[in-house]
Amino acid sequence: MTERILLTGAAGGVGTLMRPRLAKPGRVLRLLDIAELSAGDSEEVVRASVTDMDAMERACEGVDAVLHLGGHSLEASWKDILDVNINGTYTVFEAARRQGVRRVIFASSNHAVGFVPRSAGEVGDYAFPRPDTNYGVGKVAGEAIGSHYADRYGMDVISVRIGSCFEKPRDTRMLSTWMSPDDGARLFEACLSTPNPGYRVVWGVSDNTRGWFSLAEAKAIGYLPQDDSEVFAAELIAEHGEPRLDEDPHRFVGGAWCGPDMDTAR
Ligand code: 15L
Repeated sequence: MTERILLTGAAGGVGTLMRPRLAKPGRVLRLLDIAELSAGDSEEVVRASVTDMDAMERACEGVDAVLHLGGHSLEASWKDILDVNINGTYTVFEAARRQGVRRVIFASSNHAVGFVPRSAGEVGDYAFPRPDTNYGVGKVAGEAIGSHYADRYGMDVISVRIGSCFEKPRDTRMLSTWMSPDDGARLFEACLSTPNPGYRVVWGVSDNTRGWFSLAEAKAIGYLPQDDSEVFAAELIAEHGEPRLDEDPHRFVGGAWCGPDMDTAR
């Protein structure tokens, strides 16, 4: 039987990295984005916004699971976060429920807990929200929507608090927050296949030597990370210097996102 996975935000950064890695025999990826995409083998394309309930319901038809990556991936105005990231995430969950989709994986972010001080030690899987931006608030709201749909409607929902998912870490902070694309795919596969998870929050990071985040809950659902940012450490430290955890931008989990440049109210 063919498995069909709906990927929202398929044209975005994480979507582009995951698309080839989540392809496998017996699986169709239904790629949804507002940007134009063309379908490859075992792919379907839907051009639509996550805020359009009718389109989302059609996109969820016949789908086994949704991987919700869509929305703004950087800080944006409150209006845009409210519309696309918060209302859009509600729309994705509600459309999935109406179409009988049993599992939704939500791409949350470290910015949901960005104001956790680095001095606090390892950041737990269920660390209480301390968002650093409108974007972070939107991720907290998305986690809450997922928790609500899991408890009320019995859906399986996993919120993945992604660190930094890029081909390579781009600065010394990412030595701690990096999730390699291959580990990202391993984690999303675990999220898709673990039996009856109910509602979970897991960290989306590689097994980094300088890691800050618990991997306990991710490992509990079957994630076996294989990458470590340490292979990039010498090069990045030579370029940017050793990170000082008592100085900006390293004092908080969210890094520079906690600084004044990200204050959209000013
Ligand atoms: C995120 O949530 C962003 O989407 C991404 O662009 C990175 O900035 C990442 O967090 C990060 O904290 O490195």
